Formats: sequence, C-alpha cells, structure tokens
Amino acid sequence: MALLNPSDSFFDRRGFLKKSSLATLTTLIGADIAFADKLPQHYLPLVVDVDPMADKNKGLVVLNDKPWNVETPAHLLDDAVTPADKLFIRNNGLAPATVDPTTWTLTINGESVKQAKTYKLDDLKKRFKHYTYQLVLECAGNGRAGYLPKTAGNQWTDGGVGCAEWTGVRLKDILADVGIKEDAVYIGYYGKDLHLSLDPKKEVISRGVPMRKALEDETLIAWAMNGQPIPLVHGAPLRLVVGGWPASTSGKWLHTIAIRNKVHDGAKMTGKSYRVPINPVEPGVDPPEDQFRIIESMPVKSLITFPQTGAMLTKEQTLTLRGHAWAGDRSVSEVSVSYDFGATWQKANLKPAKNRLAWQHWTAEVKLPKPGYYEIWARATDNAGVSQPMVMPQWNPEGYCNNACHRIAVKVG
Ligand SMILES: Nc1nc2c(c(=O)[nH]1)N[C@H]1C(S)=C(S)[C@@H](COP(=O)(O)O)O[C@H]1N2
Ligand SMILES: [Mo]
Repeated sequence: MALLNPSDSFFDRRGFLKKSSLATLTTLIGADIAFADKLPQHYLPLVVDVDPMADKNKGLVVLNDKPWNVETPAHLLDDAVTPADKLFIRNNGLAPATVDPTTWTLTINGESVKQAKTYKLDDLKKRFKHYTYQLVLECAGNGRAGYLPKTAGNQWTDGGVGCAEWTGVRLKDILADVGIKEDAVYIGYYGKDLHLSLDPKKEVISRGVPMRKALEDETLIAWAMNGQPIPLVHGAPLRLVVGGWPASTSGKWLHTIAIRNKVHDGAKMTGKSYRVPINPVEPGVDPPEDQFRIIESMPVKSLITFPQTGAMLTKEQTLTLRGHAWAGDRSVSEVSVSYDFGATWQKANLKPAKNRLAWQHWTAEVKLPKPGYYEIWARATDNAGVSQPMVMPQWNPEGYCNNACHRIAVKVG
C-alpha cells in the first residue's frame, strides 16, 4: 500500500484521516475501526484501496495510484485476445473492496422506462440468451502524452487499450423485457465505486451512450472476461461493455442503468469531459464549453506489438512485424508499414475481425536495406478511407483521441 501525498482529500492538514472519511469507512466496513486514532499519517486503510497490481503482469506501467491508472506497453499487447493480467486499468475513484455476486442486482430505471425493474445477477444469466464478443476498450485519453502543447490528465502513451472477450447478455434484450418509452434518447450507467473524497453521495463517473449504440447487438451487460468472472478491478461482478467508443462508456461495478429522455447528465458527461471542440482549434486554444461535442466512435488506430521497441537485428535478417488495428464502429481495411519515416509504405497482411468491434491482427515482413538505426511505423486505414495521422491529429484541450501512428526503434548491426 503506497503512502499518499499530503494534499489528498481524505486527510486533514496534518495528514490524518478526516472525520468524514472515517465515517464513510465505518459504513463501508460495517464496523468501527479499532484504534482509528493510531492510523499513521497519510495512510488509507487497505479495505478501500485494494492494490490491483498484485494480479498484473509486472511489465505494466503505473501512471497514477490514486486513482489507479495503469497502462500496458505495446509489446505486452501481443496476444490476440488481451489476458486479464495485461489489460490496462483506468479508475476514476476507488474500486469497491469486495463485491458479492450472489446478492448483486441490476436496476433499469429513468424517465423513459415504462416501469423500473430490478434483476438479480442470477436472473440475468437464467432469463436472457448469452453472447460472447471480443471488444476493443480504449481510454479516450490513450495517446495523451503525445500532444504538444501538453494537456492535463493521465499521460497515457499507447497502452490504454485492450481487446478482451466479454460474455454476458445483450442490453437490448433486457431493455425489451423492461419496456422503453418512445422518448428514450440515452442511457446512463451507475457503478458501485467510491468518490476519491470518500463522500458516498458523490458520483465518481456516470456516463452513457445514445439509444442507437445501447441497442447494438454487441452492447453487453457482462459478467465474464476471457471465460472467467470479471476481475474486481475491471468491474466485477457486472459491467456494461460498449466496444469501439471511449472505454469510459463501459461502466464497471454496474448496478443501475437509467433510460433517459435527454442526453445523460451524470458525472463526466458534462463540461469538457470526454468532449472535443466541434471545430478544429489552434493547439493551445481552449474554446468555451458550448463549442464541444461528446466523443462517440473512436478513431482508426494500430499498434506494433512485435518486436519490442529497441530490437537488435543482425545483418540480412528479415524483420517479422506483428500488431493489431481497430477503428471504433468501423472496420480496418488496410495496414501499411514504413521503415523510412513514411517515405515509402508496404502493405501488411490484415485479418478480418473475429466479430464486429474486435481488433484485427496484422503481420508484415520487412527487409531493412543496410545497417543502421530505423524506425518502423504502422498506419491503418478504416473502411471509410480515413487513415491515421503520422505525427499528431487535431490537438484538443483535454488531450483525447490521439491516434497518431505507433512507431518502434530497430537497429541492424
Ligand atoms: N464505475 C466505473 N466505471 C468505469 C470507470 C470508473 O472509474 N468507474 N472508468 C472508465 C474509464 S475512463 C475507462 S477507460 C474504463 C477502463 O476499464 P478497465 O479499467 O477495465 O480497463 O472503465 C470505465 N468505466
Ligand atoms: Mo478512460
């Protein structure tokens, strides 16, 4: 358990847990903390912040531990389907310390349901057909570190993305069972995580998607990831999974979905969160709020997952490259690679996706013409003809959607 810094909102000026924080903890634990007055300065009891790194590949990179933001270096994303121990973590608050699948419920409510309804997790499993899809989850802030000028927020490089296999029921089947009014326009999720202030009344994050996305076949209420119960940090025991859109729409520790008659206005749906300027802005310019739009489908992107950057080759060796490409709601129609800073491009072999909204695998063999230092670049094009920018896409104040080409360094000896 890492010690936290003195500015943390849980603590008073002297670094001891605030009275209000203690009250929340008591409720959470269901008992008084014996010797609460003996808690060391800046110490947050383990029960509210289980370290998720114990279950993670040691090569993952912690960008922040309050809340946990952990990214996966590109070479660790080489698996066709991202294993649980290699999936990035993006928490906005504190994950629930324990969850009980036997008592867990999902409530569907909101202005635009005919009648609110609550299901036990077991009922969902019994009453609705199960589906399994590979779905790309990418944090909208993935790539933020590549923007100039710098933007505030977690400095994700390339590893805020993964494609796991999710199993659950279709949200549209549940909504058909509940009954939705004609005026439904949006859904919003609510999860059981706790706000960083430890104030139980404060929402951590509550985002959503328009009905057309909510009703897609691949939009799941999932309880399994890669054939196993969802790990706690990834939203156990129940999670909304919306492939191809900012992963912030895939609500973890899901207990309620509200059907809204307007654009959902939960935490991080408003202001400038997960929004980009409607019109292109000069880098560094931050327009007023009403000139932003909500990010929907994520842009076309690719990764080189093999070899690891920094690879050394002996002379004459052919370099085998491997990676994935994805394009939000679209599919990828082409991936090309370059070893001369984009002067010439060579087409990679690209496989179709396992299912809609899954990433696609590509391979390429390149012959590097002479000894020296190279950069290998990969560039994907989607089925609407849109390609990744080579250097930097449209700058935006929150640093979202950086889909610039991924590159690795290679030396031929
Ligand atoms: N309840 C809840 N759901 C959440 C979040 C969160 O903090 N709380 N973070 C969101 C964001 S911003 C992202 S990018 C993804 C990250 O999912 P992962 O941690 O399973 O990779 O979860 C989303 N769902
Ligand atoms: Mo995110």
